[in-house]
Amino acid sequence: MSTNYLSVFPEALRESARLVQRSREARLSNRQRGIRIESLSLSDRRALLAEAHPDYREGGRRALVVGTSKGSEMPCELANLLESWPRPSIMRLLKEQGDSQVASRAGAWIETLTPDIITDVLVIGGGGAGTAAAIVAAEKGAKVVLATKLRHGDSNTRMAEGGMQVADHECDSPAQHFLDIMGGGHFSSNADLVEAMVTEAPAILRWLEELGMLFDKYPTGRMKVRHGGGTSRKRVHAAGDVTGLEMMRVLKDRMNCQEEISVLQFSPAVELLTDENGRAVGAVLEQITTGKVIVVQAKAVILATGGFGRLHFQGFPTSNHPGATADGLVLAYRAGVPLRDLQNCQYHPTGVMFPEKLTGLLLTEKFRGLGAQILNRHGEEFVFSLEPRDVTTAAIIRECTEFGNGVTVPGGGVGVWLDIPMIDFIHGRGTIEREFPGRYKEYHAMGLDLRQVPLLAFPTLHYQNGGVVIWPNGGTDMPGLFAAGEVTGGVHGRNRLMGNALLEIMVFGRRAGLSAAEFAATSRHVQDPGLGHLEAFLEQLESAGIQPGITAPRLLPTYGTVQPV
Ligand code: MEZ
Repeated sequence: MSTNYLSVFPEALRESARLVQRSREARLSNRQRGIRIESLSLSDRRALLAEAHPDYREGGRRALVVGTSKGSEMPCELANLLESWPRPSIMRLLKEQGDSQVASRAGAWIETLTPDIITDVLVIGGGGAGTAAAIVAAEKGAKVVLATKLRHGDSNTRMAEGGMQVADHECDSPAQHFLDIMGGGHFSSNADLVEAMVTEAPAILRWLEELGMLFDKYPTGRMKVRHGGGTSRKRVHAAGDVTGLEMMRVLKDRMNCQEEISVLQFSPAVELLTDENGRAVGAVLEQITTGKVIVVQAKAVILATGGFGRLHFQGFPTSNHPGATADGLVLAYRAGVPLRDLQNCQYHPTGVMFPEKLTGLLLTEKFRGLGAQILNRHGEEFVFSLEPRDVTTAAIIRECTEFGNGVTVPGGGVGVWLDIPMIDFIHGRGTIEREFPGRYKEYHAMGLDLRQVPLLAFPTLHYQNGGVVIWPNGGTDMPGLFAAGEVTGGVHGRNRLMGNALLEIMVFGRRAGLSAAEFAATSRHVQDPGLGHLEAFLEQLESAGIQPGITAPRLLPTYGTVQPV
């Protein structure tokens, strides 16, 4: 690293960046001799998490006081949304279609609504899980409406960089994959869901290849596989550093060939519809551009609304797309569907800290999978870079806040170095450009040559480990309601390993699509779609003394966007 390359850094960062350069040779030599920081024991991991992980901060979380998962702990910001009142559009709808005299009382929210659209399957969410579900449901003969909050494809799927885990190489097996997930999730995952996912993974890989997805391969055609944090075998398959974008490309291409699917963009769901038997029979959508309400009646509903990063728990930045505001959790919870594992959130260890305009966006774990190390301001390695994410996150936070070994950036934030240039030293020149084409070009345009300079990182809110309780077929406790992807809980338990989100959305997106289509084909004609489920929930809110004030779903973060009407 010459002084020339370092000149892009503000003066305050340069001296520490030089220390990274100086320690590199010794670190490379250690690596060649197999000397590395050991992975922590389970008890040390537990102690570190309790000491420094944001999940354990005092005042950060609280228990729900109403609903089917009453007593479950979760971040306060999320609990407040789950225990909130419906959006004004729902009130307006009831006034128009129902009895305006009684619409404001909880006991009167049971009017039958007249549908604007009638379909077999309604998919809520246009990311990877929703699109995979729609494709399969339509293949099974269902008429499908896919409603998405922003444009089709705007989702965390598209933001996913580093890859998808599939145990398809000789030295690996689905059983090994299973064990890694169970251990990484602190043995709290639903084993049936995990088994379904790991055994179906090789078929998913083949399906995506058939759709045209371009995975990284050797000239022989053999797939390249890499380590992720907490993997006992190399099994992360990637498409450069744009794996999710590439996945979304082929899914959208496939879906565009299916005439049975209609897409409603900028049309988030703001409430589920239920019938008098408590079955899900559609949803109310609210067009984000006009505020217009659309009532969609369906024989089966698939919830695939993604995660919650844009709620910025404890003020953390996020790697998530702007629509990640926990809408699906709100809808499902009001309808009486239980939730799980929301007490532990995933903070990706290496969100960007410098350059500051990219704060919170990902520095993919694939960098560490290929050898980039995490270093403190003295250029010292203080944690094995491929610990499970929650452990690495806690170690970085402790190093910066407790030990004072972070690097302070001009805006006041603190971070640690991710020594990306190590990768070319280990694997040969050209590796960084070839393996990280997206980030290489992006940073190059800002004057930062990733082959030469380390970047500063700090944990960023990345993933919703838990969510709606589902069964292996994608069903939920509510008849007619299916769910897939980040909105669900159970696969990852209390901590997800890298590369299992893209796999999960494919496996359970497809399963939910199939199950919903079968349910729709065998179910009777839908009658009386309404909002009866709100009655019980709002009564509980009133009894708990929670007055109308906060309304949800929120739909968009409150900054940098025009709020929906
Ligand atoms: O699974 C993920 O979250 C992932 C692959 C992220 C990344 O670091 O690229």
